[in-house]
Amino acid sequence: MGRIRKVELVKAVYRIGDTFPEPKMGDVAFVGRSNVGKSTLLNTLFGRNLAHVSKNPGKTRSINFYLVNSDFYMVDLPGYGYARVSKVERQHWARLISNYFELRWSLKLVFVLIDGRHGLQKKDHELMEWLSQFDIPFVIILTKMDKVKKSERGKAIEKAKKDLSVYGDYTIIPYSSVTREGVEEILKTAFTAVGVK
Ligand SMILES: Nc1nc2c(ncn2[C@@H]2O[C@H](COP(=O)(O)OP(=O)(O)O)[C@@H](O)[C@H]2O)c(=O)[nH]1
Ligand SMILES: [Mg+2]
Repeated sequence: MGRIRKVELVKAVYRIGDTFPEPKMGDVAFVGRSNVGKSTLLNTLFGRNLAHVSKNPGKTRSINFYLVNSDFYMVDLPGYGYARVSKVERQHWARLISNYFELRWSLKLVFVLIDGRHGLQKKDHELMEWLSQFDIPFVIILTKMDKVKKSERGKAIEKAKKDLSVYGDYTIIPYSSVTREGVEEILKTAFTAVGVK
């Protein structure tokens, strides 16, 4: 099983035209609404506090490339759909990410994070509708599952699957940074996607 032994932030891309780092074995990227728990997830996977966990969401405006074991990148895409963001900023977000999706041929897989407590919200539907246009494999991570009652778990997962079915048939990984459920499966999925044992 893949293990993260070493990780470093090698590049932050703020604008179209900035160069991406050399491809290595590939990228797996992470995207989701701000506050969904993306930074916490990355820090959990890394076993280090490298990704910024912010009190005021929407602070990460760059595409951050974390080089894992000198082999491949885990890529933190800027948070989507935070409040108090202008139309211009939203357009910048969409252009920056589509530019990355279209040009980064070494991108193997995108993890889409959805809050397991709330299921797919309007913003997640917008995101999925937009993402599903790109010819990229997606895996869904349902975050904060520690906040979902045991008795509601099955229903929450089924509901997400049903809501997602209009976009595609995706693998869903229930996850919690508190209980660490899902960590192994996410790592395995990531390492497999880039072809690292
Ligand atoms: N209960 C619980 N809270 C979480 C979990 N993951 C993140 N959080 C909390 O959710 C908030 C947003 O997390 P953050 O990682 O900054 O979200 P981001 O905006 O998507 O990067 C923080 O207060 C975290 O402590 C989780 O698995 N369970
Ligand atoms: Mg964050």
